[in-house]
Amino acid sequence: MATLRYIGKRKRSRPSERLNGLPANDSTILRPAGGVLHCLPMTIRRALITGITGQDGSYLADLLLEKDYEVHGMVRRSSTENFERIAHLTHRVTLHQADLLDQLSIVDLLKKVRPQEIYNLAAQSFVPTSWVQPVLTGEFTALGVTRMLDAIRLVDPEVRFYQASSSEMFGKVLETPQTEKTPFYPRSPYGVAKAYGHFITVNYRESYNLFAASGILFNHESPRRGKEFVTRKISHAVAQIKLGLAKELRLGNLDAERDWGYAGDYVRAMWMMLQQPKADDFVIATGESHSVRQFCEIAFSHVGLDWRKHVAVDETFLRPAEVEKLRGDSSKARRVLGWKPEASFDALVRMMVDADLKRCAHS
Ligand code: NAP
Ligand code: F7E
Repeated sequence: MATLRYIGKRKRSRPSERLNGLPANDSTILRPAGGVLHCLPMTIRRALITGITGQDGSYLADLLLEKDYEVHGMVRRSSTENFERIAHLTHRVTLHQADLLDQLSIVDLLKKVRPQEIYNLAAQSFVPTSWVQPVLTGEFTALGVTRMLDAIRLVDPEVRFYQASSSEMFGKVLETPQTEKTPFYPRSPYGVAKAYGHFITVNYRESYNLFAASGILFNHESPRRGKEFVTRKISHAVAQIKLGLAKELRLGNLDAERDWGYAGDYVRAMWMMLQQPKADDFVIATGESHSVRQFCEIAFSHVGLDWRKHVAVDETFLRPAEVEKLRGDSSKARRVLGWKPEASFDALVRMMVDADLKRCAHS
């Protein structure tokens, strides 16, 4: 294989001609050692995803690859690799070790990859764990955002940055439905950490003129959701019970209501936010809310079972402070981004149960 050597670049275009910090029609000229000139189009966009091994990271990587991005993922070191969600695309993405807790590792990573877009999805994302490890949750989920923003400021202030903010910031809601203007009242250390992450993103946008967007996403689920979250806990249990592998499902608050959407639809919104002329904040939600009980009803009845015969309430799953009901108003995203969700609530529940049935039957 020929070794390519960088020999020059066309004149830098004016900012108005630039796309995501890249000249719209520029090309980097590379010459194979002693060979013919090749022009590689510089319109190939390079994105870095933190949290690429998570639910959203894996769907976002799928989407960006479809759009011909060069995709890089940040993964933290662990004694065993946990690449299940990205197993189908590890040959198409480049993974780099770094950690949200380690400033230098983030700076080095940005210098090495030089992405035009960064999607900051890494976080301690399970709400109950945030009461058990509140300080660590703050380190990852709150200060991790500042570490990333400072690295951007240092390495390349033209980077477009997406912060994964959350409807958990609304907590004990002050109005319904919740919009970008609804004040926050978080109810868990996780929600508090996300509120910090949101405001530091807004602050760096205003202080340093960074392109830093905050997506306030309501719950979004999929067959790739972690099994500790209630939707996947239910779909997995339904599959197990249907196949005779389990008898009972123990849950906490059945009355809690969430505005549940499909993760595949929500990562589309993340990408759209970074293609705008200016960075902003957007609520991403379906506008419908359903209870945990309703989720159970649909999931069990999809396989011909009566949920009341299998679900037991277990107080150990109740939270010290609960978010009772969330419902988002995503009018701004629909108007400005042209985004709308495609999957209905019923279709989402059925998709998750079907996927778990298939997985459990195979294993
Ligand atoms: P997830 O499945 O729990 O994934 C979290 C990711 O963060 C994993 O890849 C995890 O890596 C990584 N991570 C955690 N700590 C890290 C650290 N110190 N350094 C580097 N990586 C670290 O979460 P998700 O559902 O995809 O959510 C993505 C983001 O959106 C999160 O920030 C979440 O808080 C936020 N959010 C989610 C929802 C939702 O409904 N899904 C709604 C609003 C906001 P490991 O594989 O090593 O654990
Ligand atoms: O709980 C109730 C529970 O853990 C949903 C994260 O992605 O979305 C997620 O946070 C509701 C709560 O998600 C069980 O009390 C009842 O009211 O699936 P969950 P979450 O806490 O809403 C937001 C937007 C994020 O940002 C987070 O990262 O369901 N519930 N029984 C239960 N929840 C769980 N986990 N387990 C139960 O047995």
